[in-house]
Amino acid sequence: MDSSDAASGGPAGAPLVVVANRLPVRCVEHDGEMRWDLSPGGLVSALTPALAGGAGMWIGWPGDGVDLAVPAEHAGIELRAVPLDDAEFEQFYLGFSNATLWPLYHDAIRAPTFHREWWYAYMSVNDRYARAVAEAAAPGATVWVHDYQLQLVPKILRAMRPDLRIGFFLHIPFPPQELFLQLPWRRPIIEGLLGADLVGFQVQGAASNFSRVARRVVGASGTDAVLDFDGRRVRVGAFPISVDTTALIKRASDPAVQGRARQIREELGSPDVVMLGVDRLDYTKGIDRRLIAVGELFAEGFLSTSRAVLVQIGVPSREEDPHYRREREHLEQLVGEINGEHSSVGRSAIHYLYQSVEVDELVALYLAADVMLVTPLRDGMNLVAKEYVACRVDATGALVLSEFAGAARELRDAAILVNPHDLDGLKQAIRHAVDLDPNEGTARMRRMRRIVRRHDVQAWARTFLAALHADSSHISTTPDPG
Ligand code: GDG
Repeated sequence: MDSSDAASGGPAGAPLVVVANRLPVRCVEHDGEMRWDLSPGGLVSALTPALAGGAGMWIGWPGDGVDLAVPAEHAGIELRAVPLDDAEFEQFYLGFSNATLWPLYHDAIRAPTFHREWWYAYMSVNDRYARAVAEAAAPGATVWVHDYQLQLVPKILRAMRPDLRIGFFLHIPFPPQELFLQLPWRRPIIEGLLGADLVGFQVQGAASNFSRVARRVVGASGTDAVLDFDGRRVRVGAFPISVDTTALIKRASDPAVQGRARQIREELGSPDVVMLGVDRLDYTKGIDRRLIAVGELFAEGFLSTSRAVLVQIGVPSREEDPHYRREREHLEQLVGEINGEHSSVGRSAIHYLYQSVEVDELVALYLAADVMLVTPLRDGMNLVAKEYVACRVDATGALVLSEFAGAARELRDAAILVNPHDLDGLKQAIRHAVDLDPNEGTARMRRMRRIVRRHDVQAWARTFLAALHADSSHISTTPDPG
């Protein structure tokens, strides 16, 4: 296939098109030269087999400030870039996507900002993505649209290409109607999503919130699983995303990675207990709750630096947004206070890194940690929780998990569940995890490992695509234990 064919999905177009805000590649420096690499992460590895070998195309934005031209193909996946100019980056991406929808969909933990200019940019960028798909997709192709940045794409695309089968998956929560109804553009958003044949969410609660809002806002009829709207049938369901368990187990079993995990413990002063938090630095992740709880446990003497340490990775994220800058300042002040009061020379209570780490280093950290703290105030799923479980190949370790993370639906019987707003409850959960009886810990970890082995990200992608192709009279989603 030459590059002009590749750029249009081949002469006949692509039979499977994934469209997401970002392309699955990132521009990285190797020996002083910039080049494209596959982005790490479950979504990319889940979809690569289905898309590779000329069968599929991925459409998305290459990222901010990238000068290198996007190749027509990488690792067997056809790529098509949707460019954003500076004003669109501000208004569509930082504005409507991340300062209107993100906080609104996460229970309005921060007040969402409503700006008409941002909405206009959201409409025009969604239109551009939909056009790119319409040009690239083969007759009767399957299109899988991802996430909150692209909620208008299904409807626009259906109007241009009624022959396509369109699925949509939302990676973040869908809020209860009391919150969603605040959105001045609630009707076009719901109509946009209802352009799909199948609308998927992380958990059943989100699917039910959406169906309820669709009945109320646009007068769709039907149940939480099947809606009739505008003369068409739209299926709705829960498809909890997961991790690439096999790949993580392979990395976690690598002697070099295990050696690095031992080295990390030594570098931390060989404490009895290593606690770990890994998050994008985002106000939804409840990082301050866990710092406050850990700080109080140090103050009360339950934890001491000769016994325990917390490693907190905060991956830089959306640094242009003032909410994120304030969150960073807030966290760094907390870390400074706790370390100032409880550390001694050569021994810190908290090791805080405002940086991202390589995947092998991340897996070594998971292996080095006795207790994983995942305490979001609201989270669609939270892959960190599942990655920790997948990496614990010797079935040790304890997971403290917020009940407001989607992952709690599947892991609630074996994780130590917490309400992160309840600081005393959170402290009690951390104490429980630190003092967990080893036999009980192993039994819990084995139960969680069975879940992430049975339901990995490949199973998630297969289940979604099978449901998208299934007869519209029945739908088989992943069973949601709740
Ligand atoms: C959204 C939803 C949903 C983190 N630090 C490093 C690093 N990571 C990787 C983790 C994990 C991913 O980033 C974060 O995924 P999460 O699920 O925890 O959170 P969001 O970024 O908010 O993702 C979420 C997800 O979409 C998928 O549907 O679960 O609810 O909010 O994979 O490992 N990776 C590397 N270095 C780091 O320092 N290499």
